[in-house]
Amino acid sequence: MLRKLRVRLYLLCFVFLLASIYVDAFAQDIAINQDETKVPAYTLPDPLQESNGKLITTSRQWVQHQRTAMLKLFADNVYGRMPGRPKNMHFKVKFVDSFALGGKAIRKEVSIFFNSNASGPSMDVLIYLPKSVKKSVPVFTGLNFYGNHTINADAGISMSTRWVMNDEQKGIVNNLATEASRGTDSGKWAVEEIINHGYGLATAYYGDLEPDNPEGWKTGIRTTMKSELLINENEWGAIGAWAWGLSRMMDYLETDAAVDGKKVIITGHSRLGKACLWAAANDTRFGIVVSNSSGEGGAALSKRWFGETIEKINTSFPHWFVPAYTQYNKHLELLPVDQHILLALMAPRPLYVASAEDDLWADPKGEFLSAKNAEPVYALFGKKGLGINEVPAVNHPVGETIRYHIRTGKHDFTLYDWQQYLDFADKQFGRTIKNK
Ligand code: GTR
Repeated sequence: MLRKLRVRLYLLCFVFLLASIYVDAFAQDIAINQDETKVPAYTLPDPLQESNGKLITTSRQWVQHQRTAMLKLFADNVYGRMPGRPKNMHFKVKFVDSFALGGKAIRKEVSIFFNSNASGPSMDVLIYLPKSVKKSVPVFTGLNFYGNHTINADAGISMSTRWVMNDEQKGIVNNLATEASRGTDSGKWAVEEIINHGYGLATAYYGDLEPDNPEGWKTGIRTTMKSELLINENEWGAIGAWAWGLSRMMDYLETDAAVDGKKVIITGHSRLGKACLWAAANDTRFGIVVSNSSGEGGAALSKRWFGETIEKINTSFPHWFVPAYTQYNKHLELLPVDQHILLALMAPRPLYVASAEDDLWADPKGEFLSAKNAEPVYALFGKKGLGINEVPAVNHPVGETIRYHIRTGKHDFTLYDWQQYLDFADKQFGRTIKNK
C-alpha cells in the first residue's frame, strides 16, 4: 500500500517536472504594459543606504565606499565584471586626411590592437577633428551600429569587413557591409554640426568588440581576449564587452595631442546607450555622459512596469547581460539596484538623459524618473539636478548638472538631440566662443 502511494507520488512529481519544463520553454508570452494607469506601485532602493541600513550623508562617504559597493551590485547582478586595460595594447594611426568634409576637418583612422599581435583582436576608431580650432578640442565618443563607413557618406572611410547585422535597406546582406551602406546612418551622426561647433568625434563599430548575436561571444573579445584579461566569457556580457571597448577608445584619446582628454563626452543610442552608461559608471575619465534613448537596462527604471522588461530583454537578447540577471525576470522586487543608481554613479559629472515621445518601448517617463532619483547623490556634491518633478513638455530640456529632454518623434538620434548635447557641453565646459 505504502509502496503504491510512493510510486504514485513519484509519478506526480515527474508529471509536474515535465509540465514546468514545458511552461518554461514555450511560455514566451511576456506581459508588456504601455498603459500609464496600469503601472503598479514599486519601491526603489535608496542609493544612499548602506548594506547595514545606515544612510550616508557626505560626498566623501559616497566616493570612499558607497560608490564601489553600488558598482559591485551592478557588476554582480546586471552587467558583469569589467576587466582593465590589456598590458600589450597598442595603437596604430592608419590614415590621416587633412581635407575632410570639404576642408573643414581632419579625418583619422586609428587601430587599437588589444595585444602585441598586429593581426590580433582590434578595433578601428574613426576620428573627426575641427581644423578651425588650433588647440586640443573636446570630443564626443560613442559606438556605432553598422560600421564607421555608415556614419558619413565620406568615400574615404574604411568599410567594415566584420559581421554586421543584416539590413537590406542599408545595403547589408549576408551579414556583410557593401558600398551601398556608406553613409546610411549619417542621419544619426551630426558630424558637420559637431565640427562646426568646435568639437571632435571619435566612433567605432561595436561589432569590432562583439558581434551582436547570441553566438557573437565566440568570435568577440570575450573569447579572443579571455586569457589576457583573465575573465571567463560568462563573467560579463556583450554590453560589458562594448563598454570595455569605449574605455580602450578613451585610452587612445588620452594620448592624442589634438584631443582634450579631460573633455571627452561619452554618448550612445539605445543598446549602445546602455553600453555608454556602463562604461562611464566604471571609467570616471569620461567628463560628460549622454544617454540617448537607452531604455531598459540603460537609463529607464526596471522596477517600473512599462515598456520593455528585464524578462523581455533577457529573452530577446540573452547575450547582453550576465546569467545572474535572469533571476530577476519574474522577481523585480529582489533586484538590489535600479537604474537610477547607475545614473548616480556618474556623479558629480554632468549627465544628460534623453527620451523620445513615441518611444514607449524605452519608457520615457521611467528614464525621467531614473534621472530624478539620481538627484540625492548629485546633491551630496552640491550639484543641482532636474529642478522639476514631472516629465517636462516635449522639446523643453530641463535641469542643470543632470539634464533631461523628451523630444517629439520616434526612437532615434536626431540633429535636435545633438544640438542639445553640444549646448550642454558648452555650458558645462564653460565654452562661450563657438568656433564656426
Ligand atoms: C530593441 C531593444 C532595446 C534597444 C533597441 C536598440 O530591440 O529591445 O532594448 O536596445 O533594440 O538598441 O535599438
